[in-house]
Amino acid sequence: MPFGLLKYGLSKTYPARRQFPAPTDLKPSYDIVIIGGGGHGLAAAYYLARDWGAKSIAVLERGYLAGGNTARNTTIIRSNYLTPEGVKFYDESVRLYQDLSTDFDYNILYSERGHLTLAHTDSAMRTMRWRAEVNKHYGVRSELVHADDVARLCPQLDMGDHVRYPILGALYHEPGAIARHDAVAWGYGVGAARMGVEIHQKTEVTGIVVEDGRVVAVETNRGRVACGKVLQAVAGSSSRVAKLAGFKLPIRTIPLQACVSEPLKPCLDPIIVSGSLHVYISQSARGEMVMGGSTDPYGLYATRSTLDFKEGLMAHMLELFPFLGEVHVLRQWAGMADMTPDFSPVMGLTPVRNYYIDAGWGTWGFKATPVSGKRMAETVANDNAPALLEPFRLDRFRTFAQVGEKGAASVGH
Ligand code: FAD
Ligand code: PYC
Repeated sequence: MPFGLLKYGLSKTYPARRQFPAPTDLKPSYDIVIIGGGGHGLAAAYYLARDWGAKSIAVLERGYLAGGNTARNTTIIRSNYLTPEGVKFYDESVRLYQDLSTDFDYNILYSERGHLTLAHTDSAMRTMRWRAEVNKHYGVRSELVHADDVARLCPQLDMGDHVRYPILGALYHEPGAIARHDAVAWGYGVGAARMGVEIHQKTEVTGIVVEDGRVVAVETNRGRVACGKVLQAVAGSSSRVAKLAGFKLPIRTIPLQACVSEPLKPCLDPIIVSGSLHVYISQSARGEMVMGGSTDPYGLYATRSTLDFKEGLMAHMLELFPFLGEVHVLRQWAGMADMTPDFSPVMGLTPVRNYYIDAGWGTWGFKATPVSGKRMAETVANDNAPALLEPFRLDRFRTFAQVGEKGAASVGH
């Protein structure tokens, strides 16, 4: 055994550098409390401290850091959405992602792969052309490609016409990427902690104290904490936490499942999505095939995963990639997706003064972590949402101004 390793292992003062400061007591009050220590809450804390000079911030996380949907997602990053509002918003996020490792000096293993959304019917080809044209109009690199290009970009696909849904073409989005999900959250968390943000794990918010229409404190399992402002970033628990603050969200919570295979040598470069077959796949830096499908068809606040999901997913996956028939599935899991009626997020002010919301991230919020963090920080700091977030305001459902992204949110729902 190398001497250095032996010395390291036997050392009483363990030489590993602590990523986060040791846990402390909760203070009786903070200027800003962020509920939820997932990627979004941590990113908002980071930008509040870095860009807006906020000094007194606590992130309260009921479980462990980034153990919610941030830990459970399949890390697809892209901006090939359908609406102008969606394209502009996700494009800003992709640009932030491209520099993120350098920005907070933490390698997030960002890997640009290209993203192919397969079209198996003439009407799907029309939709892909539509998305490509909107994307190009806003400077996003997407184009409609035909079957021979798809075969060239992904030789592993079964391009035969003997299958139920032959591949006619695809929306090709060159900047489509994947990254290491926990590194994204840890990068933001470590960066925020270095700037003095307190991160409290195992700290559940159980009540929100509102006086004269304004939030003044949160109740937690560790006592009451007074605060000037609160940002709610709790993904699959959005409706439940908003209810504590006394308002309703147009959100239903349903499971989304995924799984990974045993690691294989690198053999699949692009990310492949088929809405018609309800499947998607990419290969991680570790070599695992990361696979998922559409949401489960029932409301549930639980993260159980099912044999039914795996069977259905694999039946369709094998139509695209027969070679996967030899590959073992290693793990499967589920997350809780908070779905809005228009498949777009909810960001900005709420009916409670100084209480801000970042929710409705359904099956699409990992890619938005940098932009939502940056722009929600701006919203909290200025008590006003910037123009980029304006289309996603909560009251759009009252004024019939929805941002319909159903066709582009991820696989079919
Ligand atoms: P989370 O990471 O869930 O963080 C919220 C935190 O709030 C949790 O840690 C939770 O414990 C905490 N919390 C809840 N209630 C309380 C409380 N009362 N007090 C204190 N803390 C509380 N998106 C993509 O863009 N690309 C993908 O490929 C993709 N794949 C996905 C695959 C699956 C299987 C799933 C489930 C989701 C996927 N998503 C994807 C969506 C993405 O994971 C989420 O939108 C995103 O992670 C949301 O981040 P968040 O920080 O808001 O939520
Ligand atoms: O948003 O691209 C996406 C996605 C893929 C799978 C789940 N979400």
